[in-house]
Amino acid sequence: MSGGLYSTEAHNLDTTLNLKKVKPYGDTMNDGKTQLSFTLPIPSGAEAIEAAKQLMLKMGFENPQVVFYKELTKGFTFFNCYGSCRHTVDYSSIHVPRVESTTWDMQQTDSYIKENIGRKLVVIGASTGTDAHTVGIDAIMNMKGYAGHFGLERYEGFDAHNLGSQVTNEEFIAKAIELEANALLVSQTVTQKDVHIKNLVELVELLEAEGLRSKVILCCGGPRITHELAKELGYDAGFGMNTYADDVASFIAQEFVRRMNA
Ligand code: B12
Repeated sequence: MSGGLYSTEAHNLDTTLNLKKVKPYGDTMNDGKTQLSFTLPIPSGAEAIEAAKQLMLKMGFENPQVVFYKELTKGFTFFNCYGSCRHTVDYSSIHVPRVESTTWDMQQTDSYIKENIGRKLVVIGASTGTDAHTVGIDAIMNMKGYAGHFGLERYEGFDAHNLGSQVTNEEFIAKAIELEANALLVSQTVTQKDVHIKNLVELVELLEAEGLRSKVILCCGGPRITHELAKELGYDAGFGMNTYADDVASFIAQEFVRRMNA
């Protein structure tokens, strides 16, 4: 096979960490060791394993290994593989846009709202569109919170309403109008076929049509959401994995006061 399935390059590693040339780490610096999994639409067997290895070589991995495979259903084989990545990235040149607010704990945010706003902020949240995942929005909103961080329902500074899942954008907006919401929190977990993009954009368009967009603080969140994506779609902030209520609560309070003083 051209390219060589078994390169010896990995055995002669420069083990110095170079932030301009970062690659995956397995057990030796710069060994590039990577685990990946994928499914090929072919029956399982020796040819399937060889196909998976050849594909990994084309992806830029050296020493491809299939460590597990299983025919999921007739004609579809799932693989778990290891390989050594030959590519590197310049970590020192990376700058990722992030939410510009200082994360406070619940007491700090509550005191800030009391002193600077003097009333509760109304927040509504939901997992919108066809999305049935509630655990993310519950983590942010529910009284008991998540991983030791209380949710917005626990805050004195917020009147928080969790509408649950599969809430249409129209229902969401109707509730925002009824409650005179100051901040809207949208959770999106399913991203297959970019359904989240379509749904998030539709909400912005409907809010604009109602003349509401500039009157509310609009945030979205979910495991595949980044602040950069959220801004691109017309949101004020986006929150991804490992977010707690503290992050979004601080942002809402600080953004509300910023707008009040603008
Ligand atoms: C539990 C679960 C379910 C449960 C949901 C139960 C419930 N009541 O929520 C059930 C079984 C119902 C389910 C169904 C489906 N699921 Co599901 N599910 C999961 C699972 C295992 C965990 C998700 C979860 O609860 N995470 C824990 C929470 C706390 O994390 P989080 O959501 O990321 O939230 C955090 C942050 O993202 C952020 N956040 C989230 N939202 C918001 C919002 C705001 C405003 C803010 C500030 C922050 C924020 O804060 C949270 C705390 O840090 C994941 C796989 C996985 N391990 O992640 C798949 C997963 C999400 N499901 C998936 C799929 C495909 C489905 C189905 C479509 C399957 C099907 N074909 O039927 C259906 C959904 C149907 C539908 N109409 O939506 C895929 C999604 C793939 C994709 N990217 O599109 C996943 C990734 C599984 C997979 N690997 O394929 N699922």
